[in-house]
Amino acid sequence: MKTETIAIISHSGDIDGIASAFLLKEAFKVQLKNIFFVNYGEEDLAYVEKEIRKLAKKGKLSILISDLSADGKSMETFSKILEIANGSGGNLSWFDHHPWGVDAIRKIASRCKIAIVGENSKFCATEIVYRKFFKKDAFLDMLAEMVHYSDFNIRPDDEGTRKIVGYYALGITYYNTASSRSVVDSKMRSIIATLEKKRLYGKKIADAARTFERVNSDRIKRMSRKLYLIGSELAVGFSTDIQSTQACASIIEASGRDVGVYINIRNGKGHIRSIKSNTSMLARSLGGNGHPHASGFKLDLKEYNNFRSESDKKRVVELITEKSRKVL
Ligand SMILES: [Mn+2]
Repeated sequence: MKTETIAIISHSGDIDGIASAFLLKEAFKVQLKNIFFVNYGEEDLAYVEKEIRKLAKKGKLSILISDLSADGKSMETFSKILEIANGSGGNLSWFDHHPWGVDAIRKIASRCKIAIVGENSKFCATEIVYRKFFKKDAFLDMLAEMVHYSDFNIRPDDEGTRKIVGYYALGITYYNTASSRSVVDSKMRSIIATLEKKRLYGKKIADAARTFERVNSDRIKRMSRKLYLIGSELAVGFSTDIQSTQACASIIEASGRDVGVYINIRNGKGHIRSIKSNTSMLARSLGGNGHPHASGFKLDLKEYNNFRSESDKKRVVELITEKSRKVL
């Protein structure tokens, strides 16, 4: 008989990706080494496709995906991953709360064994997986609540929860600055190992957050000095790695605009946050995806010359100006 392997692919960007992967690992008894964390960039997608191909060579492979959308540019890779799982005699299941277009539903979700996907204003991926596969549990209640605050960007009343949400926001941003995908995976897996011990956080993530805190706030200050204003609604800022929600909130605050767009010049990732406007369509028009008040997209680093010069940044601002006129 062929050996059967189960792999998990989840979102590397925040605690929802990691906690939902932890729950899937527990529910399906997945080995830590078969859990992969990615974001939507081409490099990440190429990396995970390669890892999945390796696993499929061993025999039947079933794949669980959480906290990622198959919309937009990532659809091609996820279609291949679906074929790999089906071709090996296994299957694909998907748990997500981001918006899914009809194309992604038709091409991918409809061919999954289980698919709980599409915009969900009540539950993040961790809560979806918790409700689907677990009985009520005191530790998981605490975990799901903390992740909900983090993912829906709600400030917890309780100071302890606020502290933990902060550790993960900064610590995970810092972990994602690692130069190789396998290092990012090992960092994220170490968070899972902490959750396995029924601890909401460990010393490592708290230390990572403290290490990164100073750098993060210095970069926010520097970025906020030079913002690019678009119309009366939007402002754009450029910097290397800053915690994305904090970066956008600072842009909104410093500019007095409703929509803050932060471009990470290290990887070309764009993050959009808004107070009132629905930014989903803007993200989509830029090849990305997301919720009404929290969305993102990815720019090609080469096309914009790594945002080195002022004219490269201006071209990005022009692109966002053009798209935002149509959809905001
Ligand atoms: Mn999420």
